[in-house]
Amino acid sequence: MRESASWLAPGRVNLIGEHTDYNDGFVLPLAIEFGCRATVSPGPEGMLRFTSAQEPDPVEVPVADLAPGAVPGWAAYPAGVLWALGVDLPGLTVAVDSDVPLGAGLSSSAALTCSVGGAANDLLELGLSPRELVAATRKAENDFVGAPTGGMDQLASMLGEAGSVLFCDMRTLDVRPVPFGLDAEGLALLVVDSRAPHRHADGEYAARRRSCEQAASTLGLRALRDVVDLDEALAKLAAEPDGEVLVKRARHIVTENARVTDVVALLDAGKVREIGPALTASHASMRDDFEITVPEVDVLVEALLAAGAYGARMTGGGFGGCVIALLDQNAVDDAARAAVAAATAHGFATPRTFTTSPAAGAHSVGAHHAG
Ligand code: GAF
Repeated sequence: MRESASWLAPGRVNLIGEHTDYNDGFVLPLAIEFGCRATVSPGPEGMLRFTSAQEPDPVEVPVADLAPGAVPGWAAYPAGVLWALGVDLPGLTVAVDSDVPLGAGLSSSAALTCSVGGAANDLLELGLSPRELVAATRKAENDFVGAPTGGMDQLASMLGEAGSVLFCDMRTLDVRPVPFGLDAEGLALLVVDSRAPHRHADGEYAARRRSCEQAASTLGLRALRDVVDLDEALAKLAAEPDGEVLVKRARHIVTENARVTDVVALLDAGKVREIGPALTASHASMRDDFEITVPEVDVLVEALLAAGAYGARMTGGGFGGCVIALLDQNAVDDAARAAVAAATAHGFATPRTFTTSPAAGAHSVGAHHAG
């Protein structure tokens, strides 16, 4: 066996297509420059040892005890991906170091699982393809950690490409890179981390998912992706006892899927600035229909639009997290200042701002061989 294998896997920003993934819909994420580096090496007999540069204490788990629910805290993610590989494991040491901001909705967890999955695949010489690794990292998050997420983040982290957003059909898992050349257009994608505390994010995420499934089942459909006539579907949902909520949730999903395909068509036509209104409409839909935004991010969106953004929206699962804005490069500094000033004026936490552009997906950053 090799002495060690190391992988780097990025976090992600989703350009548009929020909560559509678990509705078999469309998403358009990009891998970002922040990532997690994982090194996996042989460890003490029968023992899995996890260390993180961001955590004070190592976590040790006997291989024999590896099962859903057995590993608490952050180590559940790397432990889960080892479990999801589905092979007899030797003792292993897993060391991770991540600069993806935590709790910001930038998928630090996908960066963690994808880097560990890739490194373990190399060290153990399993020969799994990137898509098989996506499946393992998703299984880790869904079945081991117990988070009912929809798979976009792992796909983005594993398959991201520099210079492109990834148009993903979450039913077929077909992925097409769509060029998103910001520099050539004099454009920038500004990310503003609201630093708002996540409020009940896990429970609310699961509730949104349940409502969408209930709406699809009421309509006799496999998923909300299959709605053909929106008005007819909404009329049917409105007649249900909790019709008002079902109408809003379904309207967000169906219109959001349409916005993703509209944005892809504009990007394919080289009309990058023209995607702005769809981004802003996505935010309004998340705020008013899906009800996953918080005042901290709504204020940032308003401030960024007032500062000249072509479009702005929250990105990620919601209930806090980051806002993205498409801007002319020469407007970025003023817009970032305006966003910080607006948050401060409302007594909110001081946001952190940075620009990003599509970065490479997960990849090996080295293997060391014995002797
Ligand atoms: C989180 C989830 F992990 C994704 O699967 C996706 O549903 C996203 O929220 C919302 O679009 O990041």
